[in-house]
Amino acid sequence: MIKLSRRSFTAMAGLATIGAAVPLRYARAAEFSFKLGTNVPESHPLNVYARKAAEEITQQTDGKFELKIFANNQLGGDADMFSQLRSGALECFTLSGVNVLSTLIPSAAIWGVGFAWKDYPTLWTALDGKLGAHLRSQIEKSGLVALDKIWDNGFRQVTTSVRPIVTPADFQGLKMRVPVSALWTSLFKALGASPTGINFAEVYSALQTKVVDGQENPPAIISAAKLYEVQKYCSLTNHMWDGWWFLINQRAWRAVPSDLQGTVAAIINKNAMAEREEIAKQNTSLKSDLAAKGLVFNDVDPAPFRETLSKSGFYAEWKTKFGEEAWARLEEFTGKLA
Ligand code: X2X
Repeated sequence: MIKLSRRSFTAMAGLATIGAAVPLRYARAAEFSFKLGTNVPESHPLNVYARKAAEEITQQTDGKFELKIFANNQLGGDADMFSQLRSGALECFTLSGVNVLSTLIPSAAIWGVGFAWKDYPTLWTALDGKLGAHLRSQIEKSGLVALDKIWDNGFRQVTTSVRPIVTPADFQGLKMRVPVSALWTSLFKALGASPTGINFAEVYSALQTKVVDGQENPPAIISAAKLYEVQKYCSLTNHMWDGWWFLINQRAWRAVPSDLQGTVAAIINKNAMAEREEIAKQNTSLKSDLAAKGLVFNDVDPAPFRETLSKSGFYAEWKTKFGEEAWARLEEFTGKLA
């Protein structure tokens, strides 16, 4: 520790106030400054662990590489951030495979097929293994970098302001917000609901003003976005799983020397694993928390919902859309779906 005279200490304290976000040690400008856009509120584990990653990156690269986080759709909705990522205006973006990414890479949506996954171990085996590697190679062909570890959004549950979902009949005529995506819309139409594609940034107000009756998201999002304030029931349908790819603009990434790339990617991937653990914890712990805030929970038997989907031709339709080969890659892990 350098001993400071009172005068230089005062001068430095002044500097620290001006650049309050930058720790003094790293007061010089970073050589690489990447922005990360996310679509969920600050307190969500995605942002909590992205911030931890950013701190570790600053420390381990001695301030050379800086990751600045813009959470909660500050930079626009998913479609806006995706086009910024592709143009290079935004260097990093955490994006669902099932919504806008699938407009560029149709097979990216495949992990979101309704009632496909038995449990988390099967899912992570597939996504940290062969299925994830295949999807990543598709993404990279389209000119984006996708880091190895997918961040967990979670198994999705239905919330509504009008009634709990117990059987598929409860979906009849229900106005549901879904993310802007063909697969999501098709799933909820097949279940009998009336889905509308809305960006997450507008979900709270769409529920509050009753533009829609319900939405579906994992407990961590229901909690972080305070959706319990405008919803009454939470039905544990587990109808779909979704996660976030950590995407990077290829041109920006290629400008980074490979040893620095290695350090940054390893830190981000490590924090993705920690985020998965936190989400797993919250899946259990948040239930009583949200119940205390007034949300009424019910368990759901998935069998009749799966049957409704089969009968409506949902699986057959998406098998054709994704193609035999991609479908076989999914069924290798989920078992026969159609
Ligand atoms: O838009 C949503 O519901 C969200 C936040 O879960 C996604 O990223 C798909």
